[in-house]
Amino acid sequence: MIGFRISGCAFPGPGLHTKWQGGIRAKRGAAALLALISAILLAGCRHTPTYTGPPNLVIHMAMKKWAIVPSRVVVPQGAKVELIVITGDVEHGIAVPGLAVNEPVQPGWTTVVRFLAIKPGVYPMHCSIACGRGHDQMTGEIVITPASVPRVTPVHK
Ligand SMILES: [Cu+2]
Repeated sequence: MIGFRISGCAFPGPGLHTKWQGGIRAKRGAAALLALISAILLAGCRHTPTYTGPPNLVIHMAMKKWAIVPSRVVVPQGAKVELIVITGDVEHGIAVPGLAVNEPVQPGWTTVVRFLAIKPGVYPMHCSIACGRGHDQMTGEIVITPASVPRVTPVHK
């Protein structure tokens, strides 16, 4: 089976919530409690800086025992980046804490991570799902390079 997953917050957005129906009070109480807990969790949730429309930089990545390939991804500031991540063996997780990215990468599924490259810097990435003895070696980095500053030619009169 081939799947497709778009990254986002670890907690489901409004579109993914199951609607509670029926009239018994216990269910309403449970729904209210669930809504309250969700609101608290969402309030503390860091969102990946994302964008609308198509990406202008698509990067294919593979996770496998015990590497992330490529381990270094360089993108220019301002790029609308889409990482298309697959696994070559078992389940892994692609995590870039500095960009609030943490998504599972499951066999047979394609994980799509979208982020807007806002702030230049080096953002370490790692596997976030314990996958075996070499798990700790599964590291890398995403580098956002500063946008070039347009040169202004002085006008002499
Ligand atoms: Cu791992």
